[in-house]
Amino acid sequence: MLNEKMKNALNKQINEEIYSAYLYLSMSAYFESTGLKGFANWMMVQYKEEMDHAMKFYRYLLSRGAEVKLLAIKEPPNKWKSPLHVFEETLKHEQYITKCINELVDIAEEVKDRATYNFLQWFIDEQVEEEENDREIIDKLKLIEGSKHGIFMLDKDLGQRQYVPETE
Ligand code: OFO
Repeated sequence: MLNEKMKNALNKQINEEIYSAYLYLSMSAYFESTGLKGFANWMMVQYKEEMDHAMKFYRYLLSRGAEVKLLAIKEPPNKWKSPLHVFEETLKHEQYITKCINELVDIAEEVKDRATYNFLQWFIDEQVEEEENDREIIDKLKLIEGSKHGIFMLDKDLGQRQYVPETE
């Protein structure tokens, strides 16, 4: 049986992951509306990956015989000042998600839930990668600041990103 505090925290994380998906979908729409289809593609892939993260928690809860309780998803913003602003907000959001995952690990340790502790290790590694990806794009955007040609080239580059479904 999954500990009650652990179960509630994992259910809350489904909500955090779906909110992440919602936020990135909104960012994808914003980029598409400004003509940056490559940036829009990158965010669309991110949206799909976040839904996979949510489903990992969803399936894990069910595999432990625990109740899945879906909570209300808050409304994400839909306007940003620039591509750099979008990615600065993305990094901030991922740092918040890293904090959420770390708190889940703390609870797993507190209630001595080894299985959940192990399950969460994938997310620990994933967060390192997510923050790194955002920082790399922020660095590039800072380098090319003000250059339309630079944005065009980066847009082409981000248009190459492909969604690879998570194997569960
Ligand atoms: Fe962006 O890693 Fe999940 O939320």
